[in-house]
Amino acid sequence: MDKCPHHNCFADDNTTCTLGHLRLDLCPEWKRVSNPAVAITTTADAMLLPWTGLAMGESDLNFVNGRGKPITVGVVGPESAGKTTILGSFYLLLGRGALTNEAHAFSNSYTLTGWEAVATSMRWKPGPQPPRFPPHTPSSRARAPGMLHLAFRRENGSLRDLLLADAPGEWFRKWAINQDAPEAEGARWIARHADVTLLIADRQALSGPKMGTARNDFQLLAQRAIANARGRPLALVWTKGDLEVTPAMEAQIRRAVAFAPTPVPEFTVSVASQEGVDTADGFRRLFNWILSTKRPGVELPATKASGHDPLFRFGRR
Ligand SMILES: Nc1nc2c(ncn2[C@@H]2O[C@H](COP(=O)(O)OP(=O)(O)OP(=O)(O)O)[C@@H](O)[C@H]2O)c(=O)[nH]1
Ligand SMILES: [Mg+2]
Repeated sequence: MDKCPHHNCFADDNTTCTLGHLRLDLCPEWKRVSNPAVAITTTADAMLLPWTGLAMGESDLNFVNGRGKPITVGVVGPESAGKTTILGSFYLLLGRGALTNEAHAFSNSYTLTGWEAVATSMRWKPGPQPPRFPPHTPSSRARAPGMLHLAFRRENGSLRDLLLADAPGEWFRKWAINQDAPEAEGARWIARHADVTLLIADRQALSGPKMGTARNDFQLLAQRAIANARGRPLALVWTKGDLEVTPAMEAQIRRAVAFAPTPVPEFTVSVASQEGVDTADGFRRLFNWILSTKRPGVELPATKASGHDPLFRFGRR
């Protein structure tokens, strides 16, 4: 397939046109692929907004990074573990004003179309069709995961940006087996950039006919995720909380995260209604924890010695 000549555009990878054109054939940069002599002219279709509303790729992040480094949240887990369902549930609760309180009031999002793509099937709509789960996240040739953006205004008026990375489980399976696997580039990206990691334990897989394999896979992935988090906040998130898992299996999963250098909080979420349980509660608790996390700052101890290069004293962050 043709490669877009724009140095910052990966539209050939099925990601968004960096100039914001929904139709590639109307993008002046893309037109140069078929006719390199064509001069770049703006056409009537040119979009004035520098973003499309779709999930962001790595090179779109400048919009958000420009006003302060956002908190990047990586959702790490195997295929069909319920990762996208968590993100869709956050968005649906946000739409009802039921995700956060006044301490973090919703401010804006650059990726509303991307959020809609995740959550639209989960909505109750008039008609005979009940809500469905979001579609499987495809592992296309994209280099980095699709990032969904949300910004919240705190009581002191400052903004807090969040980027939630929705990646396919296949990437993590390959990454758990081989950290350097070429197909695991997206998983490595998340491991490198995530300020907060949600490590997913799928109760369906951990109670199903292949529970032994699911447990081994979890142990491997947990080891990899904890090593890469290097002390950054990480939570154990049980998905499909409506399903029973034996206490022995629960204990083994907890043991797999017990060696983390910082305490690992635990959350349980489920979209299936259960007697006496408010389904939204688990998602709210998890989201509040994400909002409460802080990025560790670099502390520069006072020193009298001069002439030391900080790079060698504090390393690269
Ligand atoms: N019982 C139950 N099933 C759930 C729940 N959440 C998700 N599921 C099931 O899990 C399936 C996968 O959910 P997804 O959110 O697409 O999983 P994913 O981790 O994003 O999967 P990939 O995109 O393939 O990596 C859904 O199609 C549902 O069948 C839940 O709360 N309870
Ligand atoms: Mg998914």
